[in-house]
Amino acid sequence: MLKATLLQNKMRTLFISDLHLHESRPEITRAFFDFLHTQAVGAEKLYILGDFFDAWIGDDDDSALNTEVAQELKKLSNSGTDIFLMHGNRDFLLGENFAERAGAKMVDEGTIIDLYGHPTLILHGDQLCISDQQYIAFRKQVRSPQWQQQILAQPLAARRILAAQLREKSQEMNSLKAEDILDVTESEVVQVMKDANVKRLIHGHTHRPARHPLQIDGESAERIVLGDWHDKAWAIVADDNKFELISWDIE
Ligand SMILES: [Mn+2]
Repeated sequence: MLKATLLQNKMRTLFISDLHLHESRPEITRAFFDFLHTQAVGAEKLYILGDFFDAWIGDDDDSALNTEVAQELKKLSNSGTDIFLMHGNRDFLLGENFAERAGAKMVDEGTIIDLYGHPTLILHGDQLCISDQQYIAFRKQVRSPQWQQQILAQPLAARRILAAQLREKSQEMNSLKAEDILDVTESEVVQVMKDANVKRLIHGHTHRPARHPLQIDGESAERIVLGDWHDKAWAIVADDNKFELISWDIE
């Protein structure tokens, strides 16, 4: 059960990622709604850093899950929390239409936010895993507007079949286990942080939640990795004097 820790301060920002919401895992959806109702309500901002949905075949997919998730986010948005959605490698087809229904804004990968005075780079994280050239090529293809338009032009039923085929094609790509997901390439992390001129990076994707202190040009920096939601849920809670990576059990 979720502990009501440190969460009474209104000026706080939350980060989550890799919920992999799917009809087959209703307990995760319940845990997410519980999180919205207890932790997120009253927060200044909520960032969802990708792979929020396990799959996304277009904003016109009006499944019960998608509709309910949009409604719950919209309630939070209406209560005064700004919600930001970032693409992951599963839900890269999430679009403005869904965001609008959810009362959320899409936020680009690689955005630098001012987190209570700390410039913070936010990413999904797959772009840091550069040792798999095949994946990098796949990513380039599926992120191209032309490819996406071609896919979205197909009828919903055809896209459902395509999604199922994509999942079958690679068992590994379908796995949520950390050992089946590549970890980041450290040199790429340093390069990306240098390019952005930040000392703090938050990402998900690897399903390896941790805080990694590092040195960049002789200065202390930190990479914080959000966890995926399965037995446990993970979030970052930040305010003007705290920054914590927290987790709790999903029942
Ligand atoms: Mn991912």
